[in-house]
Amino acid sequence: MSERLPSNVKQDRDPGGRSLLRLEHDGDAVEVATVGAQVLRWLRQGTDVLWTASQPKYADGQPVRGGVPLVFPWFGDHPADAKLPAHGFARNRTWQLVHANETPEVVLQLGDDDATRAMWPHAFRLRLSVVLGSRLRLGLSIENTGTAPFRCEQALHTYFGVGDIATASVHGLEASPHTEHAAAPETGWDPRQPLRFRAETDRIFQRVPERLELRAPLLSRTVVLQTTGAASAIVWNPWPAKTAKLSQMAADDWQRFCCIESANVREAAIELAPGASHTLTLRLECSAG
Ligand code: TA6
Repeated sequence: MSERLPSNVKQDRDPGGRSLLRLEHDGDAVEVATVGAQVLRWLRQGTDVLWTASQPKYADGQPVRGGVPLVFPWFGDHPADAKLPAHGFARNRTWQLVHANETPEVVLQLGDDDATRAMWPHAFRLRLSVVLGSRLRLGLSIENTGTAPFRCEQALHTYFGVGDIATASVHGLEASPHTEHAAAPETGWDPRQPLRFRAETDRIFQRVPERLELRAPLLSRTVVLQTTGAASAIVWNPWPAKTAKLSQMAADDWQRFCCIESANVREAAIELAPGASHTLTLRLECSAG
């Protein structure tokens, strides 16, 4: 993008010296890295509502563990080739800034190239819109720019700070069918109750409502997640055993975050005909805290 940026959108660098965009509005700010179009932080009056691991690595070609890594075109390990990057390649590629305005909003774009087609033989255009107001609004659109239909998965893999995982809860998924993918999950929990964290949790929910709530009483914080175009949600906390195997994490990091991922995965994967597109939007609203 060649034109000048609005005064409330600034070019900056993250701790690893990578290019980032900082949007500012009424004392709030959001920072978006061009690697992966990854929202790194959402500062509400200086306090980050999102969460970043204790030993973050800000390196080209990989996501920081925290903020909102983007998942596309597959969720989790590649179904047929374990050598391909987990959660697809979108979060590892450098995106281009294609639009900015004084809302403030930025739009970043990623298209296919030889490297992506070698991993996934389709032509596509992704766009991520980030809009900062009293809320934070993300919009991830996928367009099939090729001549054949394709099927893909997507997620906004959002990390939320909760202060103490033992007191956090997720509300709104009580009626949604789910599958558990944790190696050592809690047994005997009541799916009709709000979700609490009592063991490793890696739960995929389908046919989810548009409104979910994360309550973090230790931070006196409630975050409302309002989505459109998201049929799935994944709720994740690795608990100590899996945390020990994860990059960028301190041993006790699991106590301070959970992921609530707004997604279309597995049976809710997106099928796009040539020329068709799909947009997933997530609006985050944070009460005091
Ligand atoms: O969304 C949950 C999950 O699939 C977990 O199983 C865990 O692998 C997590 O994503 C983080 O994945 P990453 O590749 O970012 O370490």
